[in-house]
Parts: sequence; C-alpha cells; structure tokens
Amino acid sequence: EGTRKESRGALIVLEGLDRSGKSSQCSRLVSYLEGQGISAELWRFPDRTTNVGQMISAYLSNTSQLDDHTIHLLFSANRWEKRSLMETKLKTGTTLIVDRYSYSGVAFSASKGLDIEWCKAPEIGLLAPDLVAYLDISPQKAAERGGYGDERYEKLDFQKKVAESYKTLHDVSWKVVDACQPIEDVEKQLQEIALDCVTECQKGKPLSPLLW
Ligand code: 2DT
Ligand code: MG
Repeated sequence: EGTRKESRGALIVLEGLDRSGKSSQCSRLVSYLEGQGISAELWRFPDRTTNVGQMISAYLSNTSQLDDHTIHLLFSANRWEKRSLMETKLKTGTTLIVDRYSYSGVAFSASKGLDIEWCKAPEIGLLAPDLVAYLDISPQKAAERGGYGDERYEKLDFQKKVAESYKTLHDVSWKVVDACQPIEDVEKQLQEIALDCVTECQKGKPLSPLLW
C-alpha cells in the first residue's frame, strides 16, 4: 500500500481477585505511560455507563435478579458494544489499560458452575489482549485487606472459587505479579512489562482476535 502506518497502541489487561489492587495499579500505570509520552487511557469492565452496563450494575448491587446465563451474556455484550471503539483507539495509537476483561467474565461465571467452554464462546472474536497481567493474591489475604463492599461476589467463599477458576485460565503468556508486595514494587513491575508490551506493538505486532 506504500503509506507508512502509525504505530498502534497496546491492549493491556489487568486481572485478579477483588482487593488485589487492580484499580489503583491501572490508574498508576496510565499516569506512568503518559509521563513517558505514550498516549494511554484507563478502561474498565463492566463499563457501567451504557444501558447494558446499568443492567449489570443493578444485578451486582442486588437490585435485580438475573439467571446466571443471562448475566454472563450481558457482561459479554458489554465488551462487544465497546469493541469497535477499542479497535479505533488502538489503531490510532492509544494504549488501553483495562481493569478486567473476558477472563473475569469466564472466571466469575464458571465459579457459579456454568460450563467453562460455554462461558468462553461469546468472548470469541473480541480483541485479544497484548498482555494479561494477573495480580496474584490469595483470597484469604485479599479479604484481610478489608473493604469488600456489599456487591454480589464480594464474599470470601465465592472469591476462593474465582481464584480456582482463574488458575484454569492462566496460560504461559500471562505475567503473574505478586500482589502482596509493597504497592510501589507491584507498580514498578507493571511499568516494566507494560513498556515492553507497548514497544512490541509499536514495532508492528498485529492486533488479533481472542480465540482462547
Ligand atoms: P468491579 O468490582 O471490578 O466493578 O467488577 N465480573 C466482571 C463478572 O462477573 N463478569 C465480567 O465479565 C466482568 C468484567 C467481577 C464487578 C464484578 O463483576 C464481576 C466483579
Ligand atoms: Mg468490585
């Protein structure tokens, strides 16, 4: 085609149990990347601002009840409705730091007993992350940090199941970061792996669909 393409942004996902530190690390990482002159945005799923997101939010706060399959598909739909904007942002050079993605979708629903392959299916064709960083903490330690809210799933027994489900999803490409370290150490490690990932994407690593 002859024209030089601008380098694309990286799709970087942080996963982990509740209270693993994802949200604060996501914000810190965005600030860091911006400080390095890299265009970056903080995204999160569920995105509660959309119509679908409001249904999810009502479910999580126990103001609505939904069948397990139904809520699973709503979480997935909430990613699908953001897919094209996500692709546009990445292609125009913005790196996205995403607080939870398809792995939360599968890990949480599978923890209720839904078939894991059924859980994965609606995620196929979303954009594959360039990096999944897993903030590793035991459910017990996470619970000791306090601050579980009143939302559905914020219970130690359920978080133990989620931890097991996440284990079955791990693959060799995931970067596992010990989330029990001091916050600055976690931050430093995430900066290094994120910067490597951004560089790889700038060099032309193609964007690909999520296949599992
Ligand atoms: P936050 O506390 O991070 O807002 O998440 N969840 C999340 C799912 O069950 N499926 C999904 O696809 C996603 C993205 C994890 C709210 C809760 O929603 C769960 C915790
Ligand atoms: Mg929460």
